[in-house]
Amino acid sequence: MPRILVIGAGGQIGSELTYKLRELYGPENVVASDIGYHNTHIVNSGIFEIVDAQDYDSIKTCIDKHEIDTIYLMAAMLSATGEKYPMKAWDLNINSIFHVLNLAKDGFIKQIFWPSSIAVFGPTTPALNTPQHTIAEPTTVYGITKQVGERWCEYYHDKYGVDVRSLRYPGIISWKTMPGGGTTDYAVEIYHKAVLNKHYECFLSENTQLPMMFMEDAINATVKIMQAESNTVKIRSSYNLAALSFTPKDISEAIQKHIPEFKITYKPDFRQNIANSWPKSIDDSSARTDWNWSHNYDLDKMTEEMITQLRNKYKDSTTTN
Ligand code: AKB
Repeated sequence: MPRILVIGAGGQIGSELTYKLRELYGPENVVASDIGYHNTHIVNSGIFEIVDAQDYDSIKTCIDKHEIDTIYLMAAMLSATGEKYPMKAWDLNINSIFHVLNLAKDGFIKQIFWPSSIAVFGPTTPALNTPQHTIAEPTTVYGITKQVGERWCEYYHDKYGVDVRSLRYPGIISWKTMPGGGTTDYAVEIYHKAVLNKHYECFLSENTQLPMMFMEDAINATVKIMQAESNTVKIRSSYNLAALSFTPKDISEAIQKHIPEFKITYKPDFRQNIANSWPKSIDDSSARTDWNWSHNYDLDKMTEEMITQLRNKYKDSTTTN
């Protein structure tokens, strides 16, 4: 059994990854950690520690205490917030990956998962079916940090044999924990507003196409790459990963099949420029070939699941409040 530490377990992907890892490896083998107690469900549902991803000693103390051998580093500042706080984004995103890579290099842990993003690509990248290996000139701070992180992951693997594995996540859509500070967040907010208010004002324009994925697929991909035989994980910077590709107009039409009165209006803000710099769709054939990745959810199946789950969630919260 691996002994796992999830850093940033209170976040959108970190929380669901923690639940899945506890299901797979037993709650006693998965330590959730974050910088604060904001996600009460994560704090109260298993072993939880306060860990500051920017502080080497804070991570080291936790891995010693719990005899950790595997780290999932999910703490990061995302694209929209990163544009507001460039130095904070740089410090968090880069210091944290260095600490974890150094812990592995020095033999304190055996395996690392670190998420990259479609944000490593930029306006000069071919936008349709973006290949695994292509021009990558990111124009956001977040994208720059992810690209730099990818280079260091590959370097630590090649020079020091560090077993680090990584995926370039597209926008991830889920109903349990809200995302924070990303450009693809609209595709989560829209479902909440559709169920609650039947109206959503979108901060991207109607034909902005972006790569996206349902959470269950993202978690499956993460578990699958971590469980793969080491020699099948041929790319040690980060793998392209794809499932869906849609515009705000497409998602609103999918929602209208369930909520016909739903209306969307558009008021693009600074996040439009970020979205314009990213690919519209991704070629993830390397991941599919190397370690047999495949996705399950299309836009309609995801929409049905999101609306069903959110209707239950809001019904439960109105009855209990
Ligand atoms: C963001 O929008 O910043 C993230 C991402 C695509 O990495 N969701």
